Amino acid sequence: MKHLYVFAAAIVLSVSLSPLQAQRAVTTATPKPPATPAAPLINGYQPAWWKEAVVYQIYPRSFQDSNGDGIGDLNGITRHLDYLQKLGVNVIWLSPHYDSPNADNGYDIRDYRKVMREFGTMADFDRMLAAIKARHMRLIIDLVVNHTSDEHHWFAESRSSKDNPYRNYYFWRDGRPNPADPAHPLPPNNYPSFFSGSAWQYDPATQQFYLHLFAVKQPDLNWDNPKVREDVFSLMRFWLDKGVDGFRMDVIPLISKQPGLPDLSADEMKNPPRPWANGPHRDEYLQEMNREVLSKYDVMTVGEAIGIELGEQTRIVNSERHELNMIFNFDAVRMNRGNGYTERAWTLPELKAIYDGHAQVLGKTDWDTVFLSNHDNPRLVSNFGDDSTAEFRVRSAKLLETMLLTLRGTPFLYQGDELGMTNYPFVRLDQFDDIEVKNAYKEKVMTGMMPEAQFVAEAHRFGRDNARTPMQWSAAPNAGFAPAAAKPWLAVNPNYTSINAAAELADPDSVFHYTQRAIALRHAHLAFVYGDYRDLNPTHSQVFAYTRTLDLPGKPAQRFLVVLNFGQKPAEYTLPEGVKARKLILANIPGTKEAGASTLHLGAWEARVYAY
Ligand code: TEU
Ligand code: CA
Repeated sequence: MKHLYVFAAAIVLSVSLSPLQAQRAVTTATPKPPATPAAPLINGYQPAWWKEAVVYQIYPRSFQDSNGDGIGDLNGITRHLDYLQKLGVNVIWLSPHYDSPNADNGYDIRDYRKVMREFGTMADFDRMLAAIKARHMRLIIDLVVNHTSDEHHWFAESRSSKDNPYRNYYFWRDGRPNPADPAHPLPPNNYPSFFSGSAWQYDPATQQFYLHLFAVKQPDLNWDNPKVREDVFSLMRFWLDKGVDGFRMDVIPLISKQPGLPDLSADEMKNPPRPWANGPHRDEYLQEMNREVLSKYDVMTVGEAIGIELGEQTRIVNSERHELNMIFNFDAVRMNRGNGYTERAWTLPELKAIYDGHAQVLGKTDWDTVFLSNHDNPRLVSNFGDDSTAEFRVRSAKLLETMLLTLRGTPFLYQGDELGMTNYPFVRLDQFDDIEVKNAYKEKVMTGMMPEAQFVAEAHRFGRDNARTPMQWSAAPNAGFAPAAAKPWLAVNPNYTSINAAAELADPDSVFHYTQRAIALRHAHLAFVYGDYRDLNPTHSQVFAYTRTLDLPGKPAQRFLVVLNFGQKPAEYTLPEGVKARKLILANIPGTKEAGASTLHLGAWEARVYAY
């Protein structure tokens, strides 16, 4: 039924639409389809398009600059939709595209109903959305509503006086007395900001502090005020009525704060997101949002769930509770990090234990995501693979894509990872743009806590700008991201002359073409979506081997075996009883079939998928 629905929408939209036609088509898209008898369960799961999707995240600032100002834009995205369609992804998640002063690259929103000037106009957005739908793809947008920009008119009103009707849209508190300097009160509590320093900013106009868990220019909204919730629900409807297919929700568990905002205990101080993510009204507000807005549309929702552990995850994503479809849990993506940007040694059994744990805890009414990169983390291949040589880079990038696309949960790929793009060779502070890095520098290096060289090395390893350098489209100047005469807002990685989309499209063995095959494989077999997952050997320190199986009544059984050799060292891997590598269907090293074998000989970073 849902497929029919998509198909009907596609007939309405022909590929060459006049702008007016396009607009009309968009504004009528995505009402919730009339109540139809629920589709039969598949292996106990309620089927849904968002469970079967492969999502691709676009960071618009860095995707394609179409007008030469050095900043990626919406027309740039529209230009590359054929590329994405060719890759095979079918949902796009767009990082914030709203009007913003860009203290945090759009995660500080000034006007939720306007497109960021640098990214284009609403007409550009409508054209992009129509072109996405014309290709049978869908669009989810970023919903950033834990905070706004301090330039949002709600905040301008709020800070103007203590009795302004918008005062209570944010958290305003008196400071604590400062015996050492009575003229300068201390912050109301000990909350640290994610972006260094206190989470409180003193505002001289009304002599109170406001709360900002992120930058000073990102004041936190007070969700305990029903007016705030109403206003947020209304802006959500605005975009849904335009035809967007859902939301990725920024730091969504932080919307419910701890009553009275008490100091964090010494223990909580070690992991502030945890208490912040578990305010008493979190689920109630999400349920209200679901009731008032989400349930009325056929949408996909994914919450960025900082601070949420597996136990709480099952609560938020349990479909019977009517909150969100799925969340990003940080277990895997942050497994190799200590505090800040410090490295933590990780082992393969630890990674397996994370995925195995999810498989055990999340039931048939829950749904999961799979991702290991985004705009806040290093490049996939540099972070979890091996970018030390060209050969290992390509091999390990393919291995990681194999894993992401065959594990259980909806996979989220980040732009450029399909090319095996790498971290940027940062050597100096002034090469960074990110507010997180700049603020941390002030707090750590300028106070003498950390030598500059160490700081730069750590930010090079884990800084967010690694993932934000421009897309490498070709070997042309500026990597084809922007016209030759333009100056990209963030430097292009110098390796673009060899790592770029044009080169990879011309090479059948490229990471791009491999990823395309892996995506096609996932789309072709529901076993990768709804099938059972079994880790064949949780303690093996180098090989990750698992099966995905789906036995549907009256249909031939779908049985797949995935074998991944994590590392440069070759491995000999003996399959357990009952699992035979029958037929090789995907491999990142050509010519190593070993079909029918019970012991496999794996080369460096080798990945294989068999039918068994
Ligand atoms: O990220 C919040 C978050 O959880 C972190 O990953 C964040 O990037 C950083 O590590 C905190 O130290 C979301 C967005 O994805 C991020 O880009 C924004 O900067 C942030 O929220 C604020 O909106
Ligand atoms: Ca531009």
